[in-house]
Amino acid sequence: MDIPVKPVYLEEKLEQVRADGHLGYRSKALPTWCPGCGYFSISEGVTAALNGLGIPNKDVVLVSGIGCASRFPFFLSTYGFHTLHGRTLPVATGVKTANKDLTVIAVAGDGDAFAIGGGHIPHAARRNVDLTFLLFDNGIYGLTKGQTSPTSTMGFKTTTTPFGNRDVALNPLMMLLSYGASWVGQAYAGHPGHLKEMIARAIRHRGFSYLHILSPCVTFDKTTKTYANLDILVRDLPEDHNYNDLMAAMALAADTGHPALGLYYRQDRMTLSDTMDAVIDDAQQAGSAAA
Ligand SMILES: Cc1ncc(C[n+]2csc(CCOP(=O)(O)OP(=O)(O)O)c2C)c(N)n1
Ligand code: SF4
Ligand SMILES: [Mg+2]
Repeated sequence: MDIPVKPVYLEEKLEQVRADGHLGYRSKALPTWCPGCGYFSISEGVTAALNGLGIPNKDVVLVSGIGCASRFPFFLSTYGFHTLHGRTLPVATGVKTANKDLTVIAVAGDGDAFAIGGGHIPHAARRNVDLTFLLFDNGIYGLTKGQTSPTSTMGFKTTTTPFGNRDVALNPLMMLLSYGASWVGQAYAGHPGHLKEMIARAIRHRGFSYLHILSPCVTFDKTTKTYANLDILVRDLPEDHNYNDLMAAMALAADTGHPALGLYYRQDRMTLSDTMDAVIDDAQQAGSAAA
């Protein structure tokens, strides 16, 4: 039996991509990431999510620290801030505090966020700064050519651990849940459709949203967090998971052997800007009462 085959022409495909509109969020700078890096999928997800949500380029600020992940602001035609190693969140908090109408997206690699920058995360989370924190987790320092990071798998042989990594990896999802983040989810660069959807949900959340993105470093990790391994390990969150249940979210986050993708936890509460407005009101009322 002849099976009809519909050829896909590059020109036709390009037309579809152009018509969609999300290329309007890309800058003229072509990404410098290695071919196959999971970060391409994240970049595609962010531009598609912004396009889908109809947020104008001028209202978006992308803040990053240092690392391959932190090159991201160069590749988008939004406002951007390439800051210091580990300082993504303090700067992003300042941007949002100065102008709460902006959509602020902070991005960081696992090393940038959880090694040198680890002290900033609990405070941005507990204060519920209304921004989206996208964590690009490849379990390695990519930019500096492959040293172990706080999320590296035990036993992983890298340039700094030639006999295998002996340190227990951090569990970022459990950390963020216990820090008081009001939206916590996980996605995977190898599932781009779901990733795009999760980025859009994270941006829509009013409050501190943390999206942990598993993303292979194809150049410096050939053995652990590869597409081949993650494709087998990842699973969907159970259908009956209640994202209002913090303890259920914690239990799922503890199962690192089979990373579950989806929304772990969500809570609606006052943001840092709401709190600051309330403090101003209190101070004004106290001032009027004293006058
Ligand atoms: C103060 C300081 N210390 C160390 C470095 C070196 N350095 C640059 S990027 C990086 C780690 C990047 O790893 P990660 O955040 O996981 O990003 P990736 O490159 O994997 O995307 C380090 C240690 C630096 N630039 N500044
Ligand atoms: S070194 Fe790794 S993380 Fe950096 S761009 Fe290349 S594949 Fe991506
Ligand atoms: Mg990394």
